[in-house]
Amino acid sequence: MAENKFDVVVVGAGFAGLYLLHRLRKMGLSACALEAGGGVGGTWYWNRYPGARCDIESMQYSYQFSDELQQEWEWTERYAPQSEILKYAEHVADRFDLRRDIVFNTKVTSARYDEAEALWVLEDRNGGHTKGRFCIMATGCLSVPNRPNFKGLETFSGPVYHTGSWPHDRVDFTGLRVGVIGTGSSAIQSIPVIAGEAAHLFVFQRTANYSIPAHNGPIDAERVKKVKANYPEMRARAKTTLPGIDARYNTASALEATPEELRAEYERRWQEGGLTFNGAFGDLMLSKEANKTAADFVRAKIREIVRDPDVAEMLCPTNIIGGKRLCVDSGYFETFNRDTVTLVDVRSTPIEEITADAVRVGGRDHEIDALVIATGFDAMTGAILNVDIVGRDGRRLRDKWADGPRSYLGLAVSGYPNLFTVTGPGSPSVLTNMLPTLEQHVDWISDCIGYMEARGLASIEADRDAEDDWVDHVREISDAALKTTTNSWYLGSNVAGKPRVFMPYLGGLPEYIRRSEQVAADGYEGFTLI
Ligand code: N01
Repeated sequence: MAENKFDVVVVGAGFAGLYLLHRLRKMGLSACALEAGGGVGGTWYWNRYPGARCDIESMQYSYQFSDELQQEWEWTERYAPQSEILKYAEHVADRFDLRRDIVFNTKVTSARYDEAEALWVLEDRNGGHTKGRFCIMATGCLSVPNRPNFKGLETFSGPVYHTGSWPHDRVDFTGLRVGVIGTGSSAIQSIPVIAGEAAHLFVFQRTANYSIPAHNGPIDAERVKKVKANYPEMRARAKTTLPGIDARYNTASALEATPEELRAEYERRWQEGGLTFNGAFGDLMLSKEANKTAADFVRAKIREIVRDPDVAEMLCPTNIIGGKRLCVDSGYFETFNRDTVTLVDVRSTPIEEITADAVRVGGRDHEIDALVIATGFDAMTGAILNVDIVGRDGRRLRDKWADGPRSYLGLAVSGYPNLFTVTGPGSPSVLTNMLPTLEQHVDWISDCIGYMEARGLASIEADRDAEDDWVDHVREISDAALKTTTNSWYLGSNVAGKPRVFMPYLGGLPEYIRRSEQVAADGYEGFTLI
């Protein structure tokens, strides 16, 4: 690394960055990853909040590029906790000897394309410069915490934590009065755990959310044996489903089912637990009426679980189910039966101010000793635009994306030669099982670089027309979708001033794989290679 010049510079050493290093090294290329954190794992390095775990089953949320790896690794729970997923990332880094190509504690601040030299020059916060023929942004979709500007936050005298940037040392809430702002996945996972420790917990809810029980527990040894004996078949099946998860998706219409059939199917899925609840019927995300049958079922469950009818009503979501990402919980709704938990509505009266010792809502002070901010992320574009990316003719990506992201396949951007984004906006990414999805992107990008190396090509750039067509295609699908009728981080509506554009590709994983692989098979159609 002495001369800081590589064939490829990767930004990020999460799951995408790790696999990229492995692939590129196997191709005989020199590569280095610049990582802001002090260790590998990306999302799982930063999100250490109490209760953090994956909402996709362990046997599927894992790499498939190495059969030895998937055979030898032993998951202990149906849904792996954050600590185990982080250990897995660390194991992968060690097993494939990747750490020697990673520079930790190195936050990239800018990436400029030097046209004369045909090189990307990356500058980092430590004042370092790293050059590469290719630059790959493996910066993750949910890696920049969204920190709303709460009036008076700086005057709060106790500790303030953001779920997306949690301290490494255990935080002990025993005996404290704690406030949690937000009721998304991170809050819904952490609230039951924090409530178990705190003297009192105030939950500040702006939008009630749908959550399905995880029914987490020790992993079923028989299932592990079965999956491991047939891993390739399971991975192949997963790739044929819209979200890339091997599960049973019912194609029948909810509108044609009898009330008994609806109830039986929802109950079966509620008891099974997890995200595939929304696979109960084929038209839940196509028809509002069909969607309402599932939403009504979950609302009835909330009313059954939560004893205080007023609190139960406050917890019942009114928007469609699956508009925001569905949450998966362990005892979330039950937590509101504790005398020590208070739900505070901040929809009708938003948080006015945070004082030295309280969160003030509607003139009333809710006194707390510690505050947890669970307000999510500047998703999909946040981490890419945090780096000041300057392409050909000095054009800043921040300017190009001022009205929303524009990308060809979520992989490359016109005007930015030899720059790739893993699971970028315009790809299915966050709507799918991220591990296999990012592997598909890493394979696509690595194969593309291999194609160029074999032919002595120096530069690849997405064509403007191809990019425009892809952006139009992504938008047409989104415009017709029920999912885009709900405010969510998919739309950027959670971040003040962010353009309102549905960012991921809603066409499903199989169609995306088909299209992106066809582009490659046609000699990278829609790209100019020189
Ligand atoms: O963030 P969110 P998250 N005043 O944006 C509220 C993944 N993930 O970190 O809905 C008051 O979903 C906001 O309210 P509203 C998963 O993909 C996965 O929880 O905007 N409240 C909302 O309730 C997930 O979807 C796992 O009205 C404010 C909350 O904060 C994604 O990460 C675990 C507010 C933010 O919810 C993001 O989840 C955790 C304000 N000013 C996360 N601003 C797994 O299980 C925002 N809110 C793998």
